[in-house]
Amino acid sequence: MVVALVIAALVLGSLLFHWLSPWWMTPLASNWGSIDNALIITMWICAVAFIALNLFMAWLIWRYRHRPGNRAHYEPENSRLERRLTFWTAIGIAGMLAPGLIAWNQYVTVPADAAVVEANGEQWRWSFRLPGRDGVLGTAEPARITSDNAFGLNPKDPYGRDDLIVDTAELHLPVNRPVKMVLRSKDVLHDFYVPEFRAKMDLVPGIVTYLWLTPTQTGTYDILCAELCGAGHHQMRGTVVVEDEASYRKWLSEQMTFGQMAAESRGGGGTRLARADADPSKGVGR
Ligand SMILES: [Cu+2]
Repeated sequence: MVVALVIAALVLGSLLFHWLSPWWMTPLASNWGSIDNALIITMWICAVAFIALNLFMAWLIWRYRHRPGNRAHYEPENSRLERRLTFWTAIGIAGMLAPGLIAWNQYVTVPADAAVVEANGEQWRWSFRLPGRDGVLGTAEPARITSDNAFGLNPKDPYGRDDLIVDTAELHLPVNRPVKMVLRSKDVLHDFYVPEFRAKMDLVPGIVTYLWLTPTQTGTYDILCAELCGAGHHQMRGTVVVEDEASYRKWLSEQMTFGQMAAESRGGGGTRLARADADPSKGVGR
């Protein structure tokens, strides 16, 4: 009897926690409504199963509690009941998997017109690289990483000369334009996550991973690392500013190219030239 009450209280407590909780999803700011739908459908199916099964169990415990003189039946098999259980379980599992598979198919299919932005993760900060006017990221490899070349770019690769290096944790993106984020890690596993975008993906040392999204709301959002990556994991934060085209172009024009940085570190006076070279109306601004 006590157990039945405890189970019923567990159901009630779970529902109250759900309704009274302040921890709801942040407002959606990208095209990934399909991910929200998959989550919400999964939550509803699990909620119905959780409530129905637990209340049923509490009722059984109360209804068939021990009373003097009662005797239990022995019924090892009931194929009709098992068929029904199998059928409804299959419906429930398929209902949870199908929306996720549809969302995943969209998630791994990057639109052909997506701009490319690279995010670099390291213990414990973010930095970014954009392809510059040619629209192509130059090749890079960890062995080339130095204090002057934080991304490990190949200085001989012409595609890399005009790459824009954003060595702060603030990235800007234009609203309503698809972007493919390619992800690299310098050290351990990290995970690029902007809760409002819903999209997230691990950064794996040695390989380049990716995700894509279309930001749909202007605003400033937190970039989080969603992979426990060491003692400073909690402070591995960045900012993404989603803004209109004009503000985005202005921000682009303020970024330094890899060629310009290399010239500066050689003590050359190429700053003005290289800045003019970073014409924001080309490349990433496509
Ligand atoms: Cu991290």
